[in-house]
Amino acid sequence: MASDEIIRLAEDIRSMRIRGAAEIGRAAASGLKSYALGSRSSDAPSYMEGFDEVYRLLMNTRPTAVSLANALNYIRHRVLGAYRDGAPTEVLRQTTIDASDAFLKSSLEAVKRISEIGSKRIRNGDLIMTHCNSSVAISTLIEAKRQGKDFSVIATETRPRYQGRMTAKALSAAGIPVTLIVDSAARYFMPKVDKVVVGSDVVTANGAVVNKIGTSQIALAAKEARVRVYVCAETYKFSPSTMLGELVEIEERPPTEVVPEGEIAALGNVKIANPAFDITPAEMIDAIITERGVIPPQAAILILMEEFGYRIGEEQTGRVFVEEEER
Ligand code: RUB
Repeated sequence: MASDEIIRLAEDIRSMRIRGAAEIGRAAASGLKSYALGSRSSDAPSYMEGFDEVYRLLMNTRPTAVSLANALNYIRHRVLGAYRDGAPTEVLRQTTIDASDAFLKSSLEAVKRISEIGSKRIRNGDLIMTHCNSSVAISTLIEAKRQGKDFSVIATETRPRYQGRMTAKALSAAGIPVTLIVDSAARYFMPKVDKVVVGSDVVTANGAVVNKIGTSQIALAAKEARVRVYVCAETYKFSPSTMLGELVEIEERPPTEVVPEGEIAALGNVKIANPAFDITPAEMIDAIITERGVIPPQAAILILMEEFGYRIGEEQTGRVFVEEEER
């Protein structure tokens, strides 16, 4: 059974108290670790039963960010391997803890490496536009500032949850001049912008990037104005299931995020749609900055093949494959 602590963690992800793809992935990994630390199971099958319950609880918190599935599957793949080899509960517990720690460590290292690589793309005098609140994009900009580069940023407010305010605050606190704009002003400012730098929730096999709703409009405006678009994405944001043609589910969030509960009725018979993410095709992205280096978006498939070991007929580690797998 999932502990109160794990149920709270799942609720924090669902309600976006914990948010942003990287943070969601790390939170999911820490959830499985917390299961391992708290589990009282004395036999391996009951440990695995509880493990899978927590795995499913966390997996179903938010549908889009593949970092969540990749973090959970990274750990489950190792624990399941040990279980199949006949490992006793104590070994399963330790495998869970070690895999979770390894994911957390490599995730933080990836952010650091992307910041080092990405900061090289920022030049003195640049005006950078960013959207939403990507910890990896922010960390890249802060690293450039730390190197003494003199540039400024336009942050979109990012309706309906206003994550752009957090971005503006963080960049400003790091001494970077920031202007906060409404989302619909992105094209108006684009001709003055030198680069767009955003994060990613998912990179698909064909090099498309799924990120906060509005990202594709910004990329379109950037393409029109011949402004380069860089996406900062750790390799655990790459989606293995898209290699086999799976589509990325776009999360639809509650209408009350757009119009407050008490004001909806006054609108009359109006339907409110609130998709949280959109898809920017590879053609609108100049480069994806990963911890493995800078790649053209069309090379996403190579990263996926290397990271997830895709070979025809072999076991997969992506969300769909693991869910279908028999224990
Ligand atoms: C956050 C969002 C971010 C990516 C990347 O959406 O779209 O740009 O998740 O963030 P939400 P990071 O607020 O709905 O979670 O670089 O921190 O992983």
